[in-house]
Formats: sequence, structure tokens, C-alpha cells
Amino acid sequence: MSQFLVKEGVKNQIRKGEKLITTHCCYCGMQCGMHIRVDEKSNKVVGVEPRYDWVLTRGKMCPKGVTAYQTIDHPDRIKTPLIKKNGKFVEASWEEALDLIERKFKEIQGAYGKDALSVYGGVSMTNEKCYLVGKYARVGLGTRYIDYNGRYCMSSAAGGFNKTLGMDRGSTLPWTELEHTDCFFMSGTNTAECHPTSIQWFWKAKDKGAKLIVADPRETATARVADVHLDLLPGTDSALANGIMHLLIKHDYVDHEYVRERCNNFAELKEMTAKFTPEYTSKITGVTVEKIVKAAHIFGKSPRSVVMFARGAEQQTKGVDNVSLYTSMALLRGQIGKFASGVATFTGQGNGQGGREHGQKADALPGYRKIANPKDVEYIAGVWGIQPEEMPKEGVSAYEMFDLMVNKTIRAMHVICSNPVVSSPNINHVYKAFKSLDFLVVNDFFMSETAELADVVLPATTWAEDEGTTTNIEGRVIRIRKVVEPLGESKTDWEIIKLIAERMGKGKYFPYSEAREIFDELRLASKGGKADYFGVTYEKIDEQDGVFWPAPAEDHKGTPSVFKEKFATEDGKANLAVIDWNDPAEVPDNKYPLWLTTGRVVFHYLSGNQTRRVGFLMEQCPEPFVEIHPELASEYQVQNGEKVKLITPRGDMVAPVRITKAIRKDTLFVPYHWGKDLSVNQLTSPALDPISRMPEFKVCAVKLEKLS
Ligand SMILES: Nc1nc2c(c(=O)[nH]1)N[C@H]1C(S)=C(S)[C@@H](COP(=O)(O)OP(=O)(O)OC[C@H]3O[C@@H](n4cnc5c(=O)[nH]c(N)nc54)[C@H](O)[C@@H]3O)O[C@H]1N2
Ligand SMILES: Nc1nc2c(c(=O)[nH]1)N[C@H]1C(S)=C(S)[C@@H](COP(=O)(O)OP(=O)(O)OC[C@H]3O[C@@H](n4cnc5c(=O)[nH]c(N)nc54)[C@H](O)[C@@H]3O)O[C@H]1N2
Ligand code: SF4
Ligand SMILES: [Mo]
Repeated sequence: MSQFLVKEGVKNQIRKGEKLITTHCCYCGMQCGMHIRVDEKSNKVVGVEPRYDWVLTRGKMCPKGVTAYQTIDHPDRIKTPLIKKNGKFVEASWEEALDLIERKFKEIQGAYGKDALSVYGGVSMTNEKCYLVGKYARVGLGTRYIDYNGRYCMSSAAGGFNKTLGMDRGSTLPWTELEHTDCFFMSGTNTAECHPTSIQWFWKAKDKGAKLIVADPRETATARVADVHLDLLPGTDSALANGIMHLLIKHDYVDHEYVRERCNNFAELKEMTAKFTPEYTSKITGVTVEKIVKAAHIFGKSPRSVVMFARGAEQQTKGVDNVSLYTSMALLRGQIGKFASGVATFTGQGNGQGGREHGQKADALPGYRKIANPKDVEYIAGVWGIQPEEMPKEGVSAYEMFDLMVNKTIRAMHVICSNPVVSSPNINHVYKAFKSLDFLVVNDFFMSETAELADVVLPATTWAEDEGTTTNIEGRVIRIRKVVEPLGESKTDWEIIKLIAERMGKGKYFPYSEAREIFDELRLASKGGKADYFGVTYEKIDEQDGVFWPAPAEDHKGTPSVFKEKFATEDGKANLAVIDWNDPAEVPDNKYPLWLTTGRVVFHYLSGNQTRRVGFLMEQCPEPFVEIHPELASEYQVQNGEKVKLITPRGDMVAPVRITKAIRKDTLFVPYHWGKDLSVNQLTSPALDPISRMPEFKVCAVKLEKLS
């Protein structure tokens, strides 16, 4: 194991008898730099030190990041393969587990065809692993059915960026430029809790006079310090964006030269937004006319602005519309491709950016190539050494796979790095889907609610037990370092994939002996694609503190800012979005009279399977709760902390209320980091965006009942 040499100035952080390994946090897209402390005698992880010299996060970490190291040697770690016998898991050897998987996979494919197997991936893994999961499904198992948890996360952003800009790089600019920005328009991002270490950049800008506009049904910690808080009704983002654009045009804040030279559809957009007067927009969004007008003037007057959004705007049946419209706001102002200006989504998971580029998506191949494009298939088949005809066709999106499980089209699944019975919408249906399977394999290092349903659980390693790369929120490829050896008999996901592929007779396509070899193949597979990593090497990442893609040649330094001269569309022009506002899939009525929205708290991560095992984090936030406005609470006669029942057409749950003025009077909010009867996803709607197939996690209608 090689120890990365920590730079001068941080050497005083090293204690006697310990070494520091430089890496990044395993959780969110900020990928905060950290040094993990390892005791040299026992080779155990004993703590963490901030990494002050990491250019993006500069020593800052959040409560999850500073405790992440506690999961590495955690007593709950799964250390051997587990096979379910008579309803109970028993420890097994790798041989036994692989024998069983081989027999079952072959039996099922023999009886029902190749596509009876499926893969469900995730992006808390390195690029190397994410890439290999896609190849594993198509080449190792030969199935069309693969999708991944990023479907619930980044798919609407991807859809909107592809439509408007022709390419999906989550941020068009490096975030180190943000301190020079004059105005941030942020929608549906709880920045202070979900990307806490990014706040330093907004504060730096604010210290220089930058303005902050926040659109969120809740007064989040970020909304509280905003110049304008647009407290919109859930699901009305497209009306808000159209309303702002109406005013940008009316008050001539449009950068006409930029729009003329670099954008399509301006006339159509002008026509569409004509009806979105402040009054009309206010009626739909519930935001006052004064606030809408104030926001438009601040945004319109700022020389350098960045429009930012996250899952609040994206996890809707209009997610792609919302992203396209918010992006169009930035285009009207001529901001994209300029210094300290542009558009950005807050990428969610640690490798939410890289993990969506290299072929875990049902319709995608490495480098943002498409299965529907014969040239793309030919190129990737060439890299993989298969015939183009052997490449499986497009599959279906994450939630749609569950329908195919219920109707027995899909008979077996291999879940790698996700916990879908907690994180999917409408989980009562998802449980039914998993119980319909003939065979389920799950790779995880902790027993998750999904792993509990498995026939075989394979012990994966944590991020600290393997090397590789991730691509952060900015599009910067960085290195994750191996800190300690895998615990017990656990193996890295890529080794597990390789072993199963060998059993399926496809070993020759998976000849790797270390992660770097997979990365070199990924570089080649992405070469010439939109997300081109060919010029990214481990060495260059070290030299430059990361490499921004696209980096199309070995002597290319990478591309921190994109779209400086042209967009990635066919004609090089951006497509302004001409889209009307429409209702979400479900709206309140007499039976379900309130709005329900869901999301996160700073102390937990996603399905909670990691953070619910960390004592400090559980002390801070042990259970889900229902945020409710004091007026609504008094209408329902409920006290702070009192348990209430929430009901939607799909299910119900009981949780205590948290009374707060920081939410709209007609809306409830519940965080989703718990499983089973504590899961708000018993209630959420599985309605999907028609383009991105993103579920509408952020909007449904709900009934609140006082318990006796
Ligand atoms: N602490 C913590 N941090 C995380 C994560 C975590 O689980 N915990 N997960 C990571 C991941 S994978 C992701 S995807 C990101 C998510 O990061 P965010 O998207 O910032 O987080 P959410 O809490 O899902 O939603 C953000 C906000 O959207 C608002 N919202 C709800 N409905 C609407 C609406 O209709 N319109 C608008 N404009 N806003 C709405 C909510 O009130 C909420 O404040 O966070 C990453 N960081
Ligand atoms: N109601 C509601 N639901 C939501 C959302 C919402 O806002 N509201 N947000 C959605 C979003 S944005 C997301 S990203 C999804 C996330 O949903 P999930 O993917 O289900 O979330 P995780 O908790 O990250 O699940 C990862 C699992 O893999 C394990 N794991 C972590 N790293 C590794 C690894 O390297 N290898 C292996 N094999 N296992 C690993 C963890 O222990 C955990 O059990 O949830 C979605 N669900
Ligand atoms: S969870 Fe995100 S903000 Fe917190 S330490 Fe990890 S990478 Fe940084
Ligand atoms: Mo996410």
C-alpha cells in the first residue's frame, strides 16, 4: 500500500506512530478533501484530519464527513459472504456463494433468456467500478436490464442540460470562481444541509456584495440569509422560471447579442412567457408579486450570475422542464461560458457526476454514448472486444424495472451499491417487486433493508479499502486512495464483478488486477465521447489537483469552464426552453388536502444505511419527523413532538411533528433517511418525468390525521 506524501504545511498534522492517507469523503458531491489517520502498528483507521490544501473545500467538512471514518472498521460490517438458508443468513465461503450465483444465474437465463437477469447500480462507487457495472451487465451477463440509483438523482438535470446545452456536465464553471459571482439564483437546493462545505464560496461572494435568491417551499438555512426567498408551492418551478423570464424580457435585461449569436428559440420563448405576468405567476406559485419582481430585477441587473438547482426542482414529473427553463434564465442573461457565471446543478452523490457518464444508465454507454446510436455501439463493442450485434438493447429505468419484476419479465437482480427498498418511491410496490424475484444478490458492506431480502449478500469494501477516481460536483476528476486493506473477507465491487463474470464464462473480458487498469480502459471507452476522459491520468490528477473533463488528449490539461465558444448541440447553439406550466401528477383534493415534499437533513445520508450506524449522527437526529407550520398545527390541534399519521393513496406512516415557521402553511416536509415503517417512501408518488423517468419525490398530496 502506497502512502501518498502529504504536502508541506500539513505534515504537523501527523502524530507519532501514525500515517496520513490523503483522500476524499465518501458521501456527497462536494468530495471534501481529507486525510485519514492510520495507526502504523495495527494498520487500523483511528481518525481523520481536514485537508486544508484541497482547492475546493479547503479544510471544511460537515458532521457526516468528520465521522465517515467510523464506518470503515465498524462492528456491523459484513465480513464474509452470506447465503440465506431457511429464511436466515449463514456465513459462507466465496466458493459456495459464487457456486450458487453461477448455478442460479445460468438456470434462470437458460429457462427465461438473458434478459431475465438485471443489474441495479449506484454511484457511491468510483468511476472504475461504475464503468465496470455497465460492462458487467452488457458483457458479463448479456442483459439489457440495467439502471442505477442516479435515475432518482441526476437524470432530470441530465435531461434538461442535454436538451438546452447538448451536454450534461453538472457545472459549467469551476466553483473556485464562485467568489467572484454577483448573484446566485438557487432553486430547490438545501445547500447548507446538503452541500454544507460549498457555503464558504457563497459567503466569500456575499462579503463582496453578491446577492442571493432562493426558491424553496421551506425557509432553509440558506433561504434565511437570502436577499429574496421565493417560497413557492411545490411543483410550480416552471411557472416561476417563466415568470422571471417574462420580466427579464419586459425590462430588457436580455443579452441580445449573446442570444442572437448563441441561442435558438428566442421569439418562441418571448411568446410563451408573455402570459407569465407577475400576477399570473404569483397565482400559480403562491409567491407574492413583490418578491417575484424584486428577484427578477436583482438577477437581471447582476453582471455575473449563476443559476443553481438541485433535487427540489428536479425530482418532479416536470424535472426536465424545470432544468431547461432555469438554464434558459441563465442563457437570456448571456451567462453560460463566461467567468464566474453559468449554470450548475448540485450533484448529489460522491460520484454522481462520473457515475452517470459511463454506462450504468439503461440507454447509455461509456463517455455519454448511446445504445440507440449504431456508431456508438460499434465503438464500444470494439473497445470491449465483442461484436456490435452482441450488445444488448436499451433497458428501462430504475422504477420501471420493478414493474418488470412483478410481471416476471425480470427474474433475478444483482444490486450493487444501492438500497432501493428505502430510496424508491411507493416502496410497498417495490417490496412486492423484490419478493417476486426468483433470486437476488446484493453487494454491500452493511446489512441494508434491500440486502435483507437477498438470497446472497456479498461483502463489498468501503471507499477507504480501494483506489480509484471520482468526479466531483464541478466535473473535476479526483483520486480516492486505498487507506487500509479490505476488512475480513470483503472484496471490492470490481473484483466481485470479475469473479461472477468468470463464472459466466466471460472472464476474458474482465482481465484486471488493479483499479488503474480499469481506468485505462474507461479512458479509451470514453475517448471521443462527450464525457471524454482520455487525457485524464492518475498522475495528472495528482499534479493538477484534479482534471476537469472533457480532456480529449494525453497532453490536454482538462476543461474547467465549458461552452466558452459553442454549445455541444448539433448546430452549436443553445436551445432556449419554450415550455408552459402544468400541474404535477398529483394535487391536493378534499381527501388528501395538503402538499407533501421530502428530502434530507444534514446528519444523514440517503437511505441512512451508513449514517444510522454512527452514534453521534443518531444522537443528533434519531428518527424522521413531519415539519408543519404553526398555523396548520393549531388547525389540526397537534403539539410539537406529537405523533401524527400521514396518509396518501399508496400508504401511511406515523411520525412526530416538528412545528416550524420555516415551511409553507399548506405543505409538510419529511426526511427520507429511514426504512420500513419509518420510510416516507411508503407515501411518495411513482409518477415519472416523461423524458428523464425521474419519480416525483418532491410532490404529492397527503392527509394528516391526529392519533386519538
Ligand atoms: N446531509 C445530506 N447531504 C446530502 C445528501 C444526504 O442524504 N444528506 N444526499 C446527497 C444527494 S445524493 C443529493 S441528490 C443532494 C440533494 O440535495 P438537495 O436537493 O439540496 O436536497 P433535498 O433535501 O432533497 O431538497 C432540496 C430542497 O428542495 C425543496 N423543495 C421541495 N419541493 C420543491 C419544489 O417543488 N420546488 C423547489 N424549488 N424546491 C422544492 C425542499 O424543501 C428542500 O429544501 O444532497 C447530497 N447531500
Ligand atoms: N423520498 C425521497 N426519496 C429519495 C430521494 C428524495 O429526495 N426523497 N432522493 C433520491 C436520491 S437523490 C438518491 S441519490 C437515492 C439514493 O438511494 P440509495 O442508492 O438507495 O442510497 P444509499 O443509502 O446511498 O444506498 C447505498 C447502499 O450501498 C451501500 N454502499 C455504499 N458504498 C458502497 C460501495 O462502494 N459498494 C457497495 N457495494 N455498496 C456501497 C450503502 O451501505 C447503502 O446500503 O435516493 C432517492 N430517494
Ligand atoms: S458529506 Fe459532503 S459536505 Fe460533508 S464532508 Fe462529505 S463531501 Fe463534504
Ligand atoms: Mo441523490
